[in-house]
Parts: sequence; C-alpha cells; structure tokens
Amino acid sequence: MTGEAPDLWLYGAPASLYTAKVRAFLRARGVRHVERFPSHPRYREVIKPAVDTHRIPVVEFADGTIVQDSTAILDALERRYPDPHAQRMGPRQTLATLLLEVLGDRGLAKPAMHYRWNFLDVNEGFVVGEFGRSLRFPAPPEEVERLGQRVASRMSSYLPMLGIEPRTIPTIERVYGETLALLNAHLSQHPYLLGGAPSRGDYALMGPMFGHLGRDPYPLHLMQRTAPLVFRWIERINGGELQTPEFPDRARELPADDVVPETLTAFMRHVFRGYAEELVLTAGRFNAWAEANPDAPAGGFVSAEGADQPALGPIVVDYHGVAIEQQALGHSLWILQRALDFTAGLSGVEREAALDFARAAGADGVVAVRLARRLTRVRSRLAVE
Ligand SMILES: N[C@@H](CCC(=O)N[C@@H](CS)C(=O)NCC(=O)O)C(=O)O
Repeated sequence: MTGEAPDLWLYGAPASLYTAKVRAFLRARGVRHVERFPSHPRYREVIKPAVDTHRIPVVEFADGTIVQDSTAILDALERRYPDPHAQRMGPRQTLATLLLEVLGDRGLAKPAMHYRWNFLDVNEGFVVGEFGRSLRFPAPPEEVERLGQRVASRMSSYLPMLGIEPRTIPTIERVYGETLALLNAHLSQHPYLLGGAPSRGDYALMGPMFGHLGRDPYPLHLMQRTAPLVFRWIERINGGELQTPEFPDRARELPADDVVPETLTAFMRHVFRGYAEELVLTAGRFNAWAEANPDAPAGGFVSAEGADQPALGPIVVDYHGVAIEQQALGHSLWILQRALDFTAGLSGVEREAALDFARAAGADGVVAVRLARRLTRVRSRLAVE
C-alpha cells in the first residue's frame, strides 16, 4: 500500500464466502483497506489469539479494534460509515435487508457448497490452489496443493451436514436455476436489490453469490450463461461502480414510500420456501436446549464443548418438495434475532407494514419465531444472555 494509511485490514481469502460479504461493503463504499491472508504473521501472532477462533474474515481497524464475524463486522462498519440510504429506509425496506442477511448466511449454502465441491473435475485445481495460496505464498506448487487439499477436505466434509447428497442434488440444482432466473429478472429492472442504491442486503448476498457461485469455475460459467445480469450486479458491487451503464439515468436512491420491488420479493419468497422451515426447526432445537439447560448462566456457551458455531442436532426439512436431513445450525438464529428485534420494536402501521412484507416474502413463519433465551456471542462463540 502506498500513500495514505488504510482505515482497516481485512484478514480473509479470495475463495472465502464470508470474506466476500465484508469485501463487498468495503469496495462498494470506497473504504480504504488492505486485505491480508491468514498466513500473515500478524494474523497468527495478534489477530487469532485476540478473537480465539480460526475463522475468517476478521477486521482490524486502525484504532486497534478487532472484530470477527461478517455480521458483527458490517455492524461495526455501518457505525463508522453510516449509510445515508439506510437511514431513510422504511420498515419494509429495513426488514428486507435484515432478512437478506439471514438468507445470505445459510439460505444459499446448499447451491454454494454443491457447486463448489461436487464439480471437482472443473473446480478442483482453482479452489485447492486458492486455499493453498491463502496459507502459504509464494510456495512450491506441491506445497500449495498439499495445504489446499487439507482445507478442502475439511470444507467438503460439511456437505452431509447441509443435506447435500445424491438424492437431494437434482432438487438443489433445479431450485438454484430458478433462483438465478428470479434474480436475473429483478436485476434487469434494477441495478441493486432494493432498487437504485446498494444496501446491506446486496453485500450479504455477495457471500454465496460471489464468494462461491460467481467465482468458482463451474458455477461462474453457469451464471454467465444463464443469468448475465446477476454476473453484472456482482461486478458492479465489487467494482464500486458509481453509475452503471445498464441504468444510465437511474438515480442512486432507494424507492420512495418504503416500496420493495415485487421482483425482489419474488426472489426472497423462492429462497425462503427452501429455508424458512430450517430456521423454524432450528429455533425449536434451540428452545429445547434452553428448556433442558435452565441453569445456563448469562454469557454461557450454547455448546458444552465450546464450538463457536454449534450444530444443535438433526432436523428434517422440506426443501422445495424433497425431505432433507441435515443439522440445525445455531449461528443462523443469532442473525435472525436481529430481524426479530427489529419487528418487536415496531408498533401500529409500521409493524403491519413490516409483517405484511414478511408474509409476501414467505418469511411470516420466520419472523414469528420466539427464542427462549436471547443469543449473543462471547469470545466468538454462540452464547446466551
Ligand atoms: N459466521 C461467520 C462464518 C465465518 C466462516 O465460517 N468462515 C469460513 C471461511 S468462508 C471459515 O473460516 N471456515 C473455517 C472452518 O470452517 O474451519 C461469519 O459470518 O464471518
């Protein structure tokens, strides 16, 4: 980096889903930053001990504040770089961004993981190389390959936990095709998800849509061939385009009167159709845990073993008509809690408007979730308040 000092350092990797979410904010908002691999000595010596987890991304701000977890990082970034559009959002638009962040966390995990790990004939050299280089670079190719394969075998072992198996794959592929078509239809009318300006929902979806699906060789070409406007949306955000050639006269503004474009609502409804039940059943698992552990102290970890993002047990979800056996993933509830807090804080017509939007987006069951204990994070681990 030459010239002025950066505002922050992003510890992450090009092939990492959650790094893509944070990077999108930094680029779209023009934040001066430097990205570093987790192999950087400062990650090992300072960052990792401070956050007490090996996960990326982690951000270190110039004032020394260190934040782990993409959602916590975006919260910290929004406090430092307030988004003028977000401040003018109505209840529907705000709930839409909160729910898009829920979807961006795990709602697209099935296609993101499937299209990375089940097309190794096309993807393997690139993905393994990317992992290897993020751990040691420059290094001899055999060393990059050895390190990359080590990460690859851990990451690909997550597939069964997400219910990705031969029986469910045809449905996952069909649903992803429909997802791309709906998003492409939306982006043929609007440059960004909420309309004329990017918002946190766009950044959140860059995780799956860019980190895996818009970057790994197989799904990248699928996207370019079948959903070119989705590909352009990704370029637009990561390139920090101020004005965009497809919409030369479009003001960089959100729709007035708290309108959420119907094409976005249709896309969300489609994704929630395969994800809402997973969240509801995951909340059920957590509430059962809370009932079985009435003495869990405030600040206590949800996982007895101290897992940072604990699985809460097996669930069977109806994913667009196919029964999927998978794990209930507790961290998603912490992200959902933000949307629950938002709706709980509304009253009167504002509450009606938000709930009305949730119904239209297929998320009424999701915003009706009630958690038996509030969730928080302590030492980067899911914990109860
Ligand atoms: N909730 C975290 C998830 C971060 C995460 O899982 N990152 C992946 C890379 S994309 C990771 O570090 N995985 C390490 C592992 O699973 O062992 C966030 O939003 O930042």
